[in-house]
Amino acid sequence: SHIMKPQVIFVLGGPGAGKGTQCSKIVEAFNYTHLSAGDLLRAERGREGSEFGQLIDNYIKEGKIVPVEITISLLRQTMTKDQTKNCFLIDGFPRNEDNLQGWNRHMEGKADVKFVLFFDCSNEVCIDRCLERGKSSGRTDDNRESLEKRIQTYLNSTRPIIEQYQKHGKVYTIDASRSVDEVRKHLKIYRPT
Ligand code: UP5
Ligand code: MG
Repeated sequence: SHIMKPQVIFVLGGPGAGKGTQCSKIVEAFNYTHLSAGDLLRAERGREGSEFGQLIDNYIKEGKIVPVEITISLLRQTMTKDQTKNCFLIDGFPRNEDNLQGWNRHMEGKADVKFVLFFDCSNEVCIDRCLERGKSSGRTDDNRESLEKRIQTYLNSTRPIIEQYQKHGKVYTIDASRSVDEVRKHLKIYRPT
């Protein structure tokens, strides 16, 4: 019999671009499993007995990218938990060269990356959305100081990763500055075949 490798879409874009919001909607409409690398790291930070809690806490506040071995182990644990799940939206990863190399080391040949879904949004809109959310989110990085660092990390480290995929014609760009509903409507064209 023929077992298909896990199919993966990487979802990238600036902080607050709407990756998480839209991934939840794609999951509702299609048979995808949403894995937010940031959510997995925040859960690990809060897990009693985690040896990485303090490190993750510091990295998130500073808007820095956690060493890939930690992130990849959380992603892999979740991806292999339910063998009936075969299509994954991996949200907020890979964010830099270390992430990409770690993914290739562990996953090359074991999963197919179909394309990158890129949520394109100005820094101003990104910052405004996160500051607005910060009024109630409790996220330690939804403040102006952390946001400036998150934006810098995004521009310096994550954009080059998106550009690498762009060179191979593997990026679908979405104008993420529009309303939630407008963005969702345009995402319908990405129905998996
Ligand atoms: N909102 C959403 N869409 C909107 C729209 N179209 N119009 C108006 N408002 C909209 O949305 C953000 C806010 O905007 C919400 O209030 C929403 O209602 C509103 P959300 O969908 O949460 O956006 P998202 O792009 O998911 O923003 P998020 O803050 O999650 O993005 P980040 O990429 O910055 O955060 P993430 O959780 O991925 O990572 C956080 C940190 O973890 C990183 O900075 C890093 O330190 C660490 N990290 C790693 O080290 N490695 C990883 O692999 C991943 C994370
Ligand atoms: Mg998110």
